[in-house]
Amino acid sequence: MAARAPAPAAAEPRRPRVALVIPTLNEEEPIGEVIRAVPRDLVDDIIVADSGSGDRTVERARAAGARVIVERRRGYGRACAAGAKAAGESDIIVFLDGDGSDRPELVPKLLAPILAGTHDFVIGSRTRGEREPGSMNALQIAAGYAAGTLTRFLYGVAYSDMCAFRAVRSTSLDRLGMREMTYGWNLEMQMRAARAGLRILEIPVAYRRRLGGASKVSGSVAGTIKAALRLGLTFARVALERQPRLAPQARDARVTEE
Ligand SMILES: Nc1nc2c(ncn2[C@@H]2O[C@H](COP(=O)(O)OP(=O)(O)OP(=O)(O)O)[C@@H](O)[C@H]2O)c(=O)[nH]1
Ligand SMILES: [Mg+2]
Repeated sequence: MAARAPAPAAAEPRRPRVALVIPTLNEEEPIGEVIRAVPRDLVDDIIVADSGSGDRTVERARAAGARVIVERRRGYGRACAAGAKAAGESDIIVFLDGDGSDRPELVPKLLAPILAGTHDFVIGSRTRGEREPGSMNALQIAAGYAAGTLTRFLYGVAYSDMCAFRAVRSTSLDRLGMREMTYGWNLEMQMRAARAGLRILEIPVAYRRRLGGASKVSGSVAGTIKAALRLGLTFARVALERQPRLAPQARDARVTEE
């Protein structure tokens, strides 16, 4: 009798594809170092979403191994949205700033709960993490807690920060229907994630001063006022918008802390 052919080996489960999106506007000094610090064994695609920087940001980002997309219309949220779109079929999207304040070496820590299947949205908390002196001003810290108190009141989810460094399942992000094109993008995502009942985890992350270049937001009075106004408008718009009845799991949403 002919020997039976061995059964074909079961297909190895595919590792989820991870894209990292970095919004940039004139970050030629820090961008190379940021990209080189990204753990490439876990991140498949590094996307720099640039708003038409006038310096050598794009050139340096490419030289460091990133894919660059240029969306000339200004706007932090617009750049993040364009980056997420460019991530295509990726399963998980991580966002971090391009000024070197966030720590790319912590990407695995943010990814782990999503890869383990326990969470959909993992957000860094700088206020609960180790901060280099001068990396966050009192207003930023207070704004993070204030926003967290309001989202807790509205949706039962208490964040302690509006940290840009975050990871989200792509399918979850698609469901949120993000619209904000400005600095309100981060807050909008937090509010919508809480309202949608995503499984949310907040993890303390280390944060440092920007590695070079100029601040666009918190470093100037004008930038701070503009961002504060944007945050207020974003909060009001999202909180007041008509929404379908919440799914039962959304009403039970709680941020878990690590
Ligand atoms: N594509 C794009 N990126 C932007 C825009 N505005 C800011 N950024 C980027 O978004 C990130 C956060 O901006 P920052 O200037 O660092 O703001 P901040 O963290 O409040 O200020 P610092 O205290 O100086 O770090 C940086 O990577 C910027 O280059 C924009 O209009 N378009
Ligand atoms: Mg910054």
